[in-house]
Amino acid sequence: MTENKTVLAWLEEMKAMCQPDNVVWIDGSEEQLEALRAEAVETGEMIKLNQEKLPGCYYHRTAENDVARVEDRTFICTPTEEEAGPINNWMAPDEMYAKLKKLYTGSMKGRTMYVIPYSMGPIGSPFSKIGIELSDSIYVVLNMAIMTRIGQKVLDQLGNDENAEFIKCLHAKKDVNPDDRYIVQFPQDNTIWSINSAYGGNVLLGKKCFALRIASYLGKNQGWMAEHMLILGLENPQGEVKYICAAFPSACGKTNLAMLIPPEYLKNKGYKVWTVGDDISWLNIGPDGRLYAINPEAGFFGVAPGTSVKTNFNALESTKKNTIFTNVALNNADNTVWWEGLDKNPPKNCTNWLGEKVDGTTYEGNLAHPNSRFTAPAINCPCISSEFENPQGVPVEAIVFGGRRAKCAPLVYQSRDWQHGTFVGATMASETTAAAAGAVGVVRRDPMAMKPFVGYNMATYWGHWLEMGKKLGDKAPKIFHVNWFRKDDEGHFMWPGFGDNMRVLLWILNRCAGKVDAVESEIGYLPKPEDIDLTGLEDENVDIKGLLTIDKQVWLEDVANIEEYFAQFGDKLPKEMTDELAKLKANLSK
Ligand code: OXD
Ligand code: MN
Repeated sequence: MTENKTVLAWLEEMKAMCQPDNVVWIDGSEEQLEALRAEAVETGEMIKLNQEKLPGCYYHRTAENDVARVEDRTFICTPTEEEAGPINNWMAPDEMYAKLKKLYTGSMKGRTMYVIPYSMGPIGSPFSKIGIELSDSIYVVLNMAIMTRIGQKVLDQLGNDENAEFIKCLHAKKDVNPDDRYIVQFPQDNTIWSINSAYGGNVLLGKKCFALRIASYLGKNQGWMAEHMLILGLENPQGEVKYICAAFPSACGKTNLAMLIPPEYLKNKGYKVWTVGDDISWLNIGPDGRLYAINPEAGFFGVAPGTSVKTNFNALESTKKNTIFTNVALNNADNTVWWEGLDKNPPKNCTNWLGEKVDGTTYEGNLAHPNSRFTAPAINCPCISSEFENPQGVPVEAIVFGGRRAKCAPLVYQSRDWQHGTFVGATMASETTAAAAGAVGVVRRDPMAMKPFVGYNMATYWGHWLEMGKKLGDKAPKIFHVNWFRKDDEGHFMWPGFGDNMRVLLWILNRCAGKVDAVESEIGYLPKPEDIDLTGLEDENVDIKGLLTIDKQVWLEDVANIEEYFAQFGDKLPKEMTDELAKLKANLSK
């Protein structure tokens, strides 16, 4: 399918190491994919779901020990440890290659190696990048076919230039042994090696491994940014659409925000939200000097539990056809799927995510794994943006950072400028919830929501943000911070969240357009309470003033925590970050 000598030489080398019985090139044709689906059903790797209710949908279960990304087994193998930085796992590249080569040797004996050429971003976009994943899993092929653009057209785009850039990705399921599971990025070699897992984030190498870890490294060297951000377009009653990128740590409602449904009052006025992306943004400076975002992905790899008609109608609709479900529960009565939070009717005749037949109405444990997923084509989404395939991307008006903070952050504030905004992103944090393992309410710092995804030293990455700000100058998007999770003294959430978050987005866009004033505070610009439109809110008693207050004592405690956090980066920490921290501390101590 290609005569590119670099591709072919690499393939030969990987074949010689993994020793598959067969090699199959994925051409991207529906015919070939359909044959693979049939094969996966025949071997039991996938189950075909009710084709009347869920046309084109399949079900897959992973091993019990292989249900999530494994951050402790994820490595950034830059030539020096300092380049990977203090919050990434690191091993010298030679040492890691040697260790992994032993594991890969003969790992595909008796199996087929699939060669999956894929593009992150629309094929032919100046901002897109190409990868080739070698994998011994049909599940990976079929998921990659949803999550990325695959096949012959990608190889045609790559062409025969031996120096053309592509990311070399190798995945072997091997025996799914967690003790020998490795997810390894070699940024200087454009290489990703993943072994002993068959779970999404560890094996769909275009996603976190390439589109964030490797891409963030490429972005630093090439003058662009790869960010863990959704992209949404907000259309006003005049039909103008403005775009916002937003980064949140997990369990903060990112997918819900990306597919937000405006509250009735705003819907009736003519406001709409369009989804460009739900997870990753690639940001480049366009010909007019503004920042443009593309979504490098073609599908959603969303968490199923908690997704319902009420919480995220658009995500649910996206899963109604051509979707692969992983580790949810099966309703054996009609061969459909179920998960906690879908509705209040767990199936009586149920197979849980472990493959056990149970009575779902009385079963005590989780029927679906809490991290069970749907892999759905983005084009299924009822609110997918008309710009989704735009090779130039969409111009970004605002960047929004967010976290789950019970007491610290106000509902929304604006940074003073790009440098301060970079600091706001760098000091992002979230408090752990009862849903996650470990203590509840512990502050976890997750800069730009990139903690598990930055492909080099986090402090150098902040330096790259500052550089980008200098290049963008006064064309830079404005940077904001939101907190949907503020609690009152009784521990109740103070803000309704979900669709009503649109009210905050409107204030953000009004600020970008210079339509509203703000109040200068110790931490940045706060809205005047009357500038957040609360008309038609179900709860008329929302304490908007309370949501916008700053408790200096709580903030000073956070400053102490940030000082400690920053200390680990030593002299790699950009001086601008230290200056911003000092300014914040001084403002709060006045
Ligand atoms: C994801 C994540 O799966 O951020 O998107 O963990
Ligand atoms: Mn994510």
